[in-house]
Amino acid sequence: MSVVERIKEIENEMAKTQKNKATSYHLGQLKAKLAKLKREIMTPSGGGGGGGVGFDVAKTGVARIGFVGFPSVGKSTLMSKLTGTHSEVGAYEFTTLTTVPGVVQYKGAKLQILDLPGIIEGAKDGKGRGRQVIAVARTCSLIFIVLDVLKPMTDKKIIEKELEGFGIRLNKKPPAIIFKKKEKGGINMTNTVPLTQITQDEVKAVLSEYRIHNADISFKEDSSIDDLIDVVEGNRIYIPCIYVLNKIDQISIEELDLIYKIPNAVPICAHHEWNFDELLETMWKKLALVRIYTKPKGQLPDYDQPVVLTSNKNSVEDFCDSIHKAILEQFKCAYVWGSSVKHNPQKVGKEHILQDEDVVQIVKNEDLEVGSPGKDKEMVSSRFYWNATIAKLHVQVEEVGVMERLI
Ligand SMILES: Nc1nc2c(ncn2[C@@H]2O[C@H](COP(=O)(O)OP(=O)(O)OP(=O)(O)O)[C@@H](O)[C@H]2O)c(=O)[nH]1
Ligand SMILES: [Mg+2]
Repeated sequence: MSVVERIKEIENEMAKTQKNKATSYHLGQLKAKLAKLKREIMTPSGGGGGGGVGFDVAKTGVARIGFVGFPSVGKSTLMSKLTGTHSEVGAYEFTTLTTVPGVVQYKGAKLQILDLPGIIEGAKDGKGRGRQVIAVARTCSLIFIVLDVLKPMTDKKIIEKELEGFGIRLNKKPPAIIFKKKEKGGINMTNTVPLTQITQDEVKAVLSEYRIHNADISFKEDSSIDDLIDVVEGNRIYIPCIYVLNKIDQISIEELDLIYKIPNAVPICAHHEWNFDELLETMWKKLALVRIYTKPKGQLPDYDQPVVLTSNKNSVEDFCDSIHKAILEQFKCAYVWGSSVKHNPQKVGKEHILQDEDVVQIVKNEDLEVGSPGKDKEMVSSRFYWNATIAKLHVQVEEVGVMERLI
């Protein structure tokens, strides 16, 4: 029996088994068996065409966004309009046959966009080029699931299932479960909140299926058995996702109102570039990037070319590293202006965590550090001063009603 058939068999058995106290051990075992079989599919031993070989392209930019969807939903049209990079568009299915990379520049950050071939149901099990496509999706910082609003919305579920079957968790945080294998001492289970979805029996069943007999497990939230399996399997990837609902030029306002209710969704029309502003803004929020403006000593901060960091690598050390490796060797301290500090400027060490739009001035070992950078302080504040002045002028202009004449 093939792995796919065995998976089907277990899924059928689970569907037939009612969840209650007497069956919870058995269900736990089945879930763990299922997860193990799915892992076999994800990492085929030899051949199998997995692993994204020949599909992946070199990483560029600070983040990578991959377009996943069924054929002909408009992925390549969106790619071409967003980035200006040509990717073949066709009225027939499977126009795109390999990864096409492009770049979009937004708020000073260079973002890599990957147009991927269309996938079909069963992709994760090796149908079509799906497995390679999903393997590339695993390397992305953000996934756009592109859907055609004229097609049934059940397509959304099918694609989610394909990605989940490949260990990708969408718009989800890693489970708050601390799991440590031990040499001896049996299974030690503790929880800081009441567990309403999981019983001790199920936990034991899952662990025994993995042949784990000694471990400390601490639940910090009301976890499910699937969360526990994700932690034990350990190869899950947590990626934010936006559902891009394309071709809204083909539907009515009433239908548009309805699809607007879908969480994490942005309706667009790639063809006419409708609602790209909202798409880009939502993309930016999901990426949670951190822009840092550098301020050389005695000069104005460079507001045009921020150093862009990701929100899990945003210390002063990461900032230095991303400019040049040698900076850290001479690093003495840094002055920071912005929301990550209490005083402006504040002297910080390299472990300080920066926030979006902070201004940073590095003090090197050989620099003479005399008091706080008084002149520099004025320079940074001058930006706030000019911003306020410009805002005031705008108000005045608007008041006399000449705004329209001016623009
Ligand atoms: N009405 C309408 N048609 C669109 C829109 N965007 C794309 N299309 C059309 O949809 C068809 C498929 O577009 P593609 O961009 O090639 O779709 P794809 O998702 O890249 O397809 P594959 O590469 O085959 O996976 C083309 O005929 C496009 O002209 C849109 O916003 N509205
Ligand atoms: Mg395409």
